[in-house]
Amino acid sequence: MKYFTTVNDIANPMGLVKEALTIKKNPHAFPNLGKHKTLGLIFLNPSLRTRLSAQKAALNLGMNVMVMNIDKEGWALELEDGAVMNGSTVEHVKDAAAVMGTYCDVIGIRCFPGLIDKKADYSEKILVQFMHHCKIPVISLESATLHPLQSLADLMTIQEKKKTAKPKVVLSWAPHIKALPQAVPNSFAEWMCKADVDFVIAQPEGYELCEDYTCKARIVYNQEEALEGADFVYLKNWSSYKEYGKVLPVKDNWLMNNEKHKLTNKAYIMHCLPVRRNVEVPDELLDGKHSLILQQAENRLYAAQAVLKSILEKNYTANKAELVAEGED
Ligand code: AN0
Ligand code: CP
Repeated sequence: MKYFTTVNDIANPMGLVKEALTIKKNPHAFPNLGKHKTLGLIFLNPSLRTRLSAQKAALNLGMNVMVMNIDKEGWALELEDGAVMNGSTVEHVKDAAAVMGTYCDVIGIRCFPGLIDKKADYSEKILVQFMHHCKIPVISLESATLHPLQSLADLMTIQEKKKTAKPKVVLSWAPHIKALPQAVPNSFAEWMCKADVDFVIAQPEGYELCEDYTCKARIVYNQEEALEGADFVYLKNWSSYKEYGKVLPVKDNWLMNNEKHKLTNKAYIMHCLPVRRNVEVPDELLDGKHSLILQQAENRLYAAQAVLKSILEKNYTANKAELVAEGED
């Protein structure tokens, strides 16, 4: 694995889930795998879980870590090729990425969508430019369209808790006051399509996700119908893909609660966090006995560690290791 940006970068996604669950049993089994290697974490948007779990995963493997909030601490980045940079941008992404590639052995980058220009967001302009110009392995820390580290942790959690061979998993749209990306639901759908689950997406009209990610999913427009017999309910808001980036008016009440939970098969409740309590999901579910939110967040560490381990083992960073070794006496 040189890149971890989509489930399609992984030859065997269920094998990676297994590996991450093995790491969870003994996170300190490979304390020197990343010795003299540096992970650079670049953020264009806020983060709690991704930032801390990736740092800790790298430290567990003996790596050094550098973190940069590039949107606030770096020079204003230009993304257009051939731009005459006489405006507000100060440094071209091709230079910034190339320089970081010389300092790091692996780069992780978080770059949310603007939610205005669908074509620009879905072309993953920033991520693709970093991948092209830094010339080292790149891990998505949530891009404009996908959040694979979250989905890997989610699938680990489902594997740990499932009671039947093929559980019913419902991704249910949840209300929110702001327009949020489609990255988490796109990614969850993409990974569910690789898992042995009965996958249903419950959503209001107009909130259909991009079909590139939802292959096998059954789409149900009535939440209560979708919830029947569910083993896992993943609650998450997203803005419209069709009417790109819009928060569309929704007439039914899509806020999940204990009463609706009775329709399920004692379903586990999932959310990637951060969650706006009592707007997106009520306290009664988040703090209830079926909630998996902390387990999902904990699994983010082992998901990141499995991905880093796989990249380090593939030796994409061998040349840099040789340079470091040459300098040692
Ligand atoms: C982001 C999102 O919905 O994509 C990050 C989730 C991990 N959430 C918010 O912006 C609140
Ligand atoms: N779930 C998740 O990615 O959380 P952060 O945005 O806090 O990293």
